[in-house]
Amino acid sequence: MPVSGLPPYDENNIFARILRGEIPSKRVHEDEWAVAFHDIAPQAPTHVLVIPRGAYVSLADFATRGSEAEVAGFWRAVATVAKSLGLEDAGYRTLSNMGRAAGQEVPHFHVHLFGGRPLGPMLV
Ligand code: IU
Repeated sequence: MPVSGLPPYDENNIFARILRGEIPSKRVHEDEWAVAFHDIAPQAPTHVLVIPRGAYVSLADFATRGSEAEVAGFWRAVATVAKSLGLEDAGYRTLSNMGRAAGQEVPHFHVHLFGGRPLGPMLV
């Protein structure tokens, strides 16, 4: 069992299927490195998920195996999405659950992007 309690990458996980367009999503951004779409159960007025195009289970996996170009391109996309959604002036929050114990449910690395209201102090 991997350290994080996550299974090896599964090409049929829900986000892999969203990436391939097999399952519909409300996309707000796509580029060479990343795709972003609205979360189906939003926790804030704006709640978007940003995922890399590559097959990575988690942040730890992405940081270990992702190329410099992928990592840079992905994080630039996160900030680009936030700006394009008009979140930059008021501020926004990014979050990534890494592993089962942290609450990661979908085993394709993703960053949550929250905004659209005052977010208050971070609760963990
Ligand atoms: P987590 O960090 O793995 O716990 O977050 C998974 C998120 O994916 C969670 O906020 C779900 O609402 C969201 N989600 C989705 O947007 N579309 C889906 O088909 C499924 C989960 I399954």
